[in-house]
Amino acid sequence: MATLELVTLPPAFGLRNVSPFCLKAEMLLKSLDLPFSHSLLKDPRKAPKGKLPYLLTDGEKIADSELITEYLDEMTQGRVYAGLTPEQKAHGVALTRLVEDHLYWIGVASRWLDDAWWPQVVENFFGFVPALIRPLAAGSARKQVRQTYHLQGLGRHTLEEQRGFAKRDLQALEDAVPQTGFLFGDLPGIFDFTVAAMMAGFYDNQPPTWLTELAMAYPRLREYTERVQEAIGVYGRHVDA
Ligand SMILES: N[C@@H](CCC(=O)N[C@@H](CS)C(=O)NCC(=O)O)C(=O)O
Repeated sequence: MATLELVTLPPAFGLRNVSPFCLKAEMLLKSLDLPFSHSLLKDPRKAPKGKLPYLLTDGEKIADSELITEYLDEMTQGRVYAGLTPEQKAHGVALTRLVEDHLYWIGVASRWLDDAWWPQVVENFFGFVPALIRPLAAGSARKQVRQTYHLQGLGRHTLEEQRGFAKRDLQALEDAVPQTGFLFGDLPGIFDFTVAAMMAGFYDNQPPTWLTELAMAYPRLREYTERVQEAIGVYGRHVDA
């Protein structure tokens, strides 16, 4: 069997696995019971596509959590999506796009673009940069985040409007997740990992962001996020063994 090494960001903001995409991939590997090693990369620019996670497998680097998912599905002869109807898969893909291509960006803004929270980003993400050039490196990355958020479209809205978009996303998730069990069965699957990995970071990042505070108002989503992490034994935050 191919050896698997998952490369992720180091812990930050009180989170053991700070990236929702890295946490999702970790949950998936664990749920498939595949042996893998885990290594940390501080500087995502050194990743094949400049983002984390990537999976190193027999010399090949698979970059992007969704491409990792597809690779693992093929490697396990379809275990990732086993038992899902086309309708369930469609629902799962739609939720993934909501969480990873919309709500995620609001999460990024709540950390990077909030002046009160920004020092946490500098300390946690740029602590490895020599102190002399740290403000410059962090400031230029922040400028890029601001431009990306603007290009995405959300960055054109007032903070109050952004909070409104976040609330509608969170309400949709609150209404989509079940009160007991998981999205599509008795065991958690890839789409549960997608939602729970994203929400875990928002609930547990320290100190709380304005998005953490909004997310706390959705109890079913919070309980569901805990249930998925507990079922798989992989948490975004640090937990005692
Ligand atoms: N679509 C990618 C997204 C990965 C992603 O955005 N990773 C973030 C960490 S949460 C990253 O490495 N960002 C570094 C950067 O954009 O410079 C996936 O699913 O893996």
